Amino acid sequence: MRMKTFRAATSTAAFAKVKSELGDEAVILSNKTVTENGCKCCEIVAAVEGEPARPRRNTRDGVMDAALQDSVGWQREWSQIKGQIMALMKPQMDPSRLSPKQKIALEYLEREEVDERVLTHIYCTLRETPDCAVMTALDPLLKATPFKVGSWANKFHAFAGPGGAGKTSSLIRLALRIKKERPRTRLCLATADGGRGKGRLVLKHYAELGGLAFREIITRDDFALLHQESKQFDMVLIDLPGLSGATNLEEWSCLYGLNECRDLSVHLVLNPYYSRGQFERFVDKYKSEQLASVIWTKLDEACTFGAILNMAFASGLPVSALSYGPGLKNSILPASEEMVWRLLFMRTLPNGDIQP
Ligand SMILES: Nc1nc2c(ncn2[C@@H]2O[C@H](COP(=O)(O)OP(=O)(O)O)[C@@H](O)[C@H]2O)c(=O)[nH]1
Ligand SMILES: [Mg+2]
Repeated sequence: MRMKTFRAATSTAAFAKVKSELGDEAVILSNKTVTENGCKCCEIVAAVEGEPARPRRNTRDGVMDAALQDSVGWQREWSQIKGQIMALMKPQMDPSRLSPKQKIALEYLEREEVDERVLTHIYCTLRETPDCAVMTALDPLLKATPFKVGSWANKFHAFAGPGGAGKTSSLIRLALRIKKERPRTRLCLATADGGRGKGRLVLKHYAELGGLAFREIITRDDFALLHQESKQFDMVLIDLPGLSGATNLEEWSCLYGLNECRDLSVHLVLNPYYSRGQFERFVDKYKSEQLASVIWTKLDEACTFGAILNMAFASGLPVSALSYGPGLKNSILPASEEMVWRLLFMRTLPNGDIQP
């Protein structure tokens, strides 16, 4: 048996080291938070029987075996097939069967890059009921649950999403908003985003400035501790790291014990201008039973907003907040359905500015 100790700034980084050096078969003997040079970090002791089995990627057959085991290719192919089925269906959408108002609404949505799946669904609803008001067909497709005290039963709120999407900024802005509107709310800001990253410092800074509690989550022990002491808080907002490579949210949550928390909602932070392939990847990467809403950021940098409706249709998740500027002040609002429809039909940002 080979045994080895690994240290890294976070559990994710330490587990990545274990995986790359000892392979998937490694057994974890211990996993705790330790202090190294005055900084907290994660220490894992892992062991493996004999030599770790590594995929043979250095021969032609090895590469082929590895490629065939990889399911990503199949997923991609399936999404292409779905796209082709939709392309075949589109000519069947006969606009002359719609009223002029219904037709204009569909044209607007198409201009905003609402995808064929959603357009076909709307078309079918409108065709089935000829006098159907456009909003009657659209209403069921989009729900908003505003990110504010009272809207959410859960105490813990984790902000997930790709790096740079706006997780840390949204968390701070929403926390400051809540603090301003309801000064007595006992808020705690927690970071699980890297032991030494910039986001962590920014969060700490604003927590201190706003007189809010601040905690760091480096291993599952830290989260367990935060959970134990959470009685003293009304709301705990957790900044998650952008997950790189093959790591997905479910794996990450298991690693830190967040998956066991019944009192936790995850909010996915996204920008409307990611590509379609990227959205499909994110839906897969961030799927989780705890996923509760989508926060849309960088609306001020987008030129179409169809992605908001596409995502609502594909995931069934409500929109909880809309962010429309780089600054920390006056740049985010808890979402309402009306705000989203204004974006889609009038390109009006939540603050009233019109996007060109
Ligand atoms: N223009 C614009 N910039 C934003 C918005 N939200 C965040 N940003 C900027 O995007 C960058 C990345 O944000 P950050 O919160 O650090 O992303 P994270 O990596 O997901 O935590 C920062 O420079 C933010 O100021 C927004 O709504 N509009
Ligand atoms: Mg961040």
